[in-house]
Amino acid sequence: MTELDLYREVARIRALELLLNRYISEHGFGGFWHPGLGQEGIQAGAVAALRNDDYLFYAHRGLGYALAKGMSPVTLLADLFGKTGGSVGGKGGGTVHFVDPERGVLGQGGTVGSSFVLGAGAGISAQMLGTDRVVAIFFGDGSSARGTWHEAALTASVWKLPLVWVCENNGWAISVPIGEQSPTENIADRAAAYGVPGVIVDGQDTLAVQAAMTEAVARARAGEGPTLIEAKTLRVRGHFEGDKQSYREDVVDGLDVPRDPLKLLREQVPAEDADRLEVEAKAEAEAALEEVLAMPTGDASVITEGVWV
Ligand SMILES: Cc1ncc(C[n+]2csc(CCOP(=O)(O)OP(=O)(O)O)c2C)c(N)n1
Ligand SMILES: [Mg+2]
Repeated sequence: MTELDLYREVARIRALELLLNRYISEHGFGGFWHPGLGQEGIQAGAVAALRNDDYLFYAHRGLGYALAKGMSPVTLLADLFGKTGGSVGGKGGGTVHFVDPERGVLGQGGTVGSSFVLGAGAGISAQMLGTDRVVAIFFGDGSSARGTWHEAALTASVWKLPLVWVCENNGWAISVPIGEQSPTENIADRAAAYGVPGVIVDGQDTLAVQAAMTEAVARARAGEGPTLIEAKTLRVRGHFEGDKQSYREDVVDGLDVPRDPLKLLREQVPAEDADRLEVEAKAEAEAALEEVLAMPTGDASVITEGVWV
């Protein structure tokens, strides 16, 4: 993807982030919105290296992953607000429930880290069916503590499953800092135990993320097995919007993003193009929200549809 295309994606995700921030501060929100402000470059950069038919297991921090994979902002916002136009027909609100099999978006469990095993399963299916599809699995530093990571990593590395794990290391798992949840400084250090590459990348640098992901995807597609990419970033906002963060001393004031991925990428594109793309992104987000707010809320009767136990 060119710098300009990437800029468009980061700007689109940022526009949704800012719009939701404003909407929630004015109207409140009946669920948990986990803002991804400042982490858009990882989401756009990594997804840019995927094909449309590659699988995506996203994480809970924002809508950027699925937006970059081609889902419409209308669908995503409708899912977020529990509206009928969402991909799951209004079945609950919040960021963790949307799917789009046509674009390989396979969802995420409400329990963080469940995507490790689901993602490995998708990798096994790609391998058994003889496709060259790759599976991208996003997760946070805190989620890497789940046992599911270790069992999936062991199997995936032995069986050379076509996976790329993308860790957004923002230094926090709700109120627990990374130093209290990981014995090693880098999550990527764990890759060595499974005999796979562990790559550390600057998560504010969208182009660097895209480059690392491109290499990892090529490796997976060639049958050489998984890669663990750790993108170093920071959590700009609270765990959820409204989190007072009394546990934290490095609280970022307002919406300023330190080492802003959008600004860093802007240096790579002509200013007039960047301005135009930002205007378009803002208009797209605002039109989507307006459309979604006018939709009916999903009826409680849908709750048992599409559920298998
Ligand atoms: C199995 C499980 N345990 C706990 C939770 C509650 N929980 C939701 S998000 C989160 C923190 C995750 O931290 P991290 O993976 O670093 O992601 P971040 O929120 O920083 O993006 C926790 C503990 C959960 N959803 N599932
Ligand atoms: Mg985290």
